[in-house]
Amino acid sequence: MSTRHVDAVVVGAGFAGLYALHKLRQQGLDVQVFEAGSDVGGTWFWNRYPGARCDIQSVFYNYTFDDDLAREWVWSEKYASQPEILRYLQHVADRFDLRRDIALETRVTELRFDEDNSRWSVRTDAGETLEATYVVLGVGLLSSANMPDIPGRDDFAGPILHTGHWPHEPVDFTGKRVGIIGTGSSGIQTIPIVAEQAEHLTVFQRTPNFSLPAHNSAPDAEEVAALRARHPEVREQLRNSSYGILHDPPTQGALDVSDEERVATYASRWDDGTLTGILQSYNDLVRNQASNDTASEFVRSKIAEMVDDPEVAEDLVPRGYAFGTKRPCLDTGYYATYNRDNVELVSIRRTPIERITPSGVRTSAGEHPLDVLIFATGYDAMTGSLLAMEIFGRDGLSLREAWADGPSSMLGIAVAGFPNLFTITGPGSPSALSNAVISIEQHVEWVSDLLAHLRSEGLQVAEADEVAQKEWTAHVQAAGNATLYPQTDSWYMGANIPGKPRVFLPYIGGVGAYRAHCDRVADDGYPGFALS
Ligand code: N01
Repeated sequence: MSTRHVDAVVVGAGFAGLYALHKLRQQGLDVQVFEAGSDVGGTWFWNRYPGARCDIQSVFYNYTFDDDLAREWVWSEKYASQPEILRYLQHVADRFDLRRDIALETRVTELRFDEDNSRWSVRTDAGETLEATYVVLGVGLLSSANMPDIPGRDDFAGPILHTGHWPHEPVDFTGKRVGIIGTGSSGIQTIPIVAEQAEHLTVFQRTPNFSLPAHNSAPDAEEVAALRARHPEVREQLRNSSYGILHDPPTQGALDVSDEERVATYASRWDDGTLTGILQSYNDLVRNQASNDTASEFVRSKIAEMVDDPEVAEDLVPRGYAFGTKRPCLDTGYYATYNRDNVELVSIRRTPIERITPSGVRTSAGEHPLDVLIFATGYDAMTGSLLAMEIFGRDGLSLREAWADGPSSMLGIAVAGFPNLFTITGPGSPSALSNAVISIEQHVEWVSDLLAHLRSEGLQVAEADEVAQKEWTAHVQAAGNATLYPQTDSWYMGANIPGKPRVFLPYIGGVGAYRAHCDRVADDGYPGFALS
């Protein structure tokens, strides 16, 4: 039987994969999408844990490419919940008739470049092998779940859940003793909801996080209408901003203003309830420790105010790393949850987990009996989902080998030795330090333009150049090293995964500046890429 050939295979049907399919189809390409889930949605398909919602204002957390789509869709909350975001992505799939080219419940297991015909051989867990000229990887930054290998994990008698792979049927915690490990964004969103249901909730916290109040509410209808009315202009502003959201860029350093003015600014941003508001108050908060201390101290004092028991408050207050360098969280009632009688905080720095037993979790201070255990332990970020596939480029080189010392890429889009393979929001692009939807659109459009260019020139192959890739990767690291981020153990640094190389994974140059750079590369005929 002959092998089916398509122009492009797209892996993943979340924000990235759906738009890649739409865009490449518009060019007349024959596209096949593979998606492991049983529906479209990507991250928003899998992350069904209670309380899951976006923490970028919804009005900016949607596609901008289609004016009608942007004007018609109205979010019901300032920060939309997971079911609503999933409905949006399902709506996009239907509206643009995307589903007919998406194979659901099909995982790509291997990609192998055939140098003889310059095509990718794509193997799936459904047993299919097909050939593609181009491969676009929209597998998500935060989709390969981190399930720490805590001794005794398999002995636990009750259900073990991971926030990133939450069951589809509702989970009822009524009357249950629940334990949760992890206090990142997922844990901080889950904890207040589970606390309301469970008989008892034990939170096992390794590192306290900086979390800010979301002040979630119905969106301001007038503001939304005004933004939608001038959509094309808003789109340009988002695309040329620092983070892919609208804000006034800071012009002063934190120490350039009086203490009173600074605290008033932080307080007003705290009241606004946005993820980046405080961090964007001054232009040196992620670069200058003394400046950062002012913001860190402000947030610490707010946390302490919200928690009744001073000892619990002290355990919840983050210390020893700069605000912002571990991704901050946005919450609804997180700290007040610790004032409930049925909630207990266990600092596993002070009393480490020794093992999971059939009936609970044993720390150095004793046993915590549990019926259900939730892992909110995050992801092998940015590289995990790419390396979960076996990817072999020229000369049989595997991506895992190529990235043994950390990922290197040209613009976070392409990797030398892996021709015609494109990583949407890959390591080395703004990705995790931006509104991912805006970054996804930029990557998809840039790749689509590159393929159009190849075709118009009668060419078939685009490949990152080794030297240009080294320069870009060094630039990404230098930009990161000019900030406080590398001093903190975070998933930005790969530090949450034992044995993962410690490098700064995203590019911190800003969405707008990065876009301008990519546009220049395209305008100049793609220096840094070999086109053949
Ligand atoms: O994961 P995390 P997450 N033993 O890595 C702890 C996005 N997101 O799923 O900090 C004990 O942040 C770990 O402790 P430590 C967002 O970008 C967005 O919460 O490593 N504990 C930490 O407390 C976010 O940043 C939304 O010391 C262990 C927690 O588990 C990213 O996804 C919602 C452990 C993991 O926190 C990841 O968030 C949710 C171990 N062996 C997620 N291993 C929105 O709101 C890890 N931990 C849009």
